[in-house]
Amino acid sequence: MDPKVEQFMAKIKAKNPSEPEFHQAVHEVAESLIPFIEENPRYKHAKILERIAEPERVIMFRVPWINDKGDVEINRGYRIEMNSAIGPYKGGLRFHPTVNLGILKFLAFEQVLKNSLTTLPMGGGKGGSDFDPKGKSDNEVMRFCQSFMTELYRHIGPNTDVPAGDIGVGGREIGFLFGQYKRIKNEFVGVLTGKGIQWGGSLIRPEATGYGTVYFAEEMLKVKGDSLKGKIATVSGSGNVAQFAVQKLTELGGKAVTMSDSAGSIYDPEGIDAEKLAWVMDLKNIRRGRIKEYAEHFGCEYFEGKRPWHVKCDVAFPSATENEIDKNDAETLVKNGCMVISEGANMPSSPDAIEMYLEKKILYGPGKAANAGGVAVSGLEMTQNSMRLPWSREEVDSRLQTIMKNIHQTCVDFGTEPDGYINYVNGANVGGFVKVADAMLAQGVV
Ligand code: NDP
Ligand code: 2IT
Repeated sequence: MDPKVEQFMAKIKAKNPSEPEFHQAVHEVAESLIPFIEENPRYKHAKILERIAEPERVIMFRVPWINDKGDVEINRGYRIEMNSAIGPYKGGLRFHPTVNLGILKFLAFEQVLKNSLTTLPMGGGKGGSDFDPKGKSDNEVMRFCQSFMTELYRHIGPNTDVPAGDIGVGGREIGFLFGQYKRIKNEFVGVLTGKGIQWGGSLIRPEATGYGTVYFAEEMLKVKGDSLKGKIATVSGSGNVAQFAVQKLTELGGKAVTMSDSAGSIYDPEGIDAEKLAWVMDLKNIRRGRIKEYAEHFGCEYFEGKRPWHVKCDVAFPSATENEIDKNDAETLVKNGCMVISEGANMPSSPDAIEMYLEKKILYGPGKAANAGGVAVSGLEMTQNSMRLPWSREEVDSRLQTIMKNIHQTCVDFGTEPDGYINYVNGANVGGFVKVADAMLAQGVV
């Protein structure tokens, strides 16, 4: 390891103990940025890297609520306000039992660079709770969301901090959160994104992350004179990102053959076509069932407790969660001829998996570039809220496509190596950093 990276990481680890995901995210970025900063000493003298690794503010709070049996339950809520150099804090809320401070700090840190890559004026933040929506009734989810917002409302606002969804937070949760904010503040404002279309939401926001990830893969392939047409794709997850990745992939002539959830994965060699996907959407979004039921319903293979990476594919879209591709999975993917990885999830590949992709020179789109379409359309939702005018599907989708193309170009500009290989990791990290760093320089030591 570069001794400068090692020194920097030693300080990060000492200052942020027991936060392995945060260390992992910062380390990856430091490896790209430290050589760049050495060549650009103005960032070094102003300690920009040290400053962006320290959240501007961390909020932690108690979330008490009453379950359907009448018992009191207590969860912990968080909001990490990471960086506001280029706009209000912006980033999702995650409700999942694994949520802790380190996980949200990694997500908030990634969000700062991702939001910068979109070219829209958004700072970075992330929040959530260790609340588990699985198995809870709608009323329980509502009572939890109301209690969560009863504390969070004082820290957020349309010009301050604008949360959205992430794992476990979709349209239902955003509705309950928005209703409580409006009730407490007596203000109908764009304080959250991912809102329903009748009450300030944007068309294409639900689709945006999955679509964007597929558009990014298409851009990567275009550089090689290739496209997604006829390609076999493995997709993990079966939530918001996975569903719309499968939809766009099919539209562009690819064939998605896997989906998964935390219990296992299905393999459908015939492809998950539009009709089967509609069934999955009903299963996951309405009936809130398990992906295993797909295998029972359509008669295909189900792998209990397994991720889908053993299935032969040309393109992989990890769209479930962090560290879902380890070194062995990466080896299997590469050995089976996979040539593109486009990350719908945040940090789904472990560091040694990434090392393998770069060594084998495959087309690897890291999450902060490849999944930026979601927050980009959140930014467009904020624009429409400010104008008090909605855009059409075509308008938003065309802006999303342009943004994904521009992010790809930024990665090419900052990440092309002397032999022509595009290192999208360096490209995204440096390309996202420059705008934030220059804004911080201009704003002084704050
Ligand atoms: P959802 O809650 O809609 O879906 C999550 C999916 O991933 C579910 O199928 C879930 O299975 C599975 N999953 C979650 N945690 C785990 C785990 N620990 N192990 C195995 N499977 C797991 O979330 P999203 O689709 O919104 O998010 C998926 C990923 O995309 C996350 O990494 C998120 O940070 C990222 N992302 C999301 C964006 C968005 O706009 N929503 C934007 C950019 C990135 P189960 O139901 O069994 O838990
Ligand atoms: O990780 C992400 O970019 C998101 N969960 C979306 C954030 C947002 O504000 O739309």
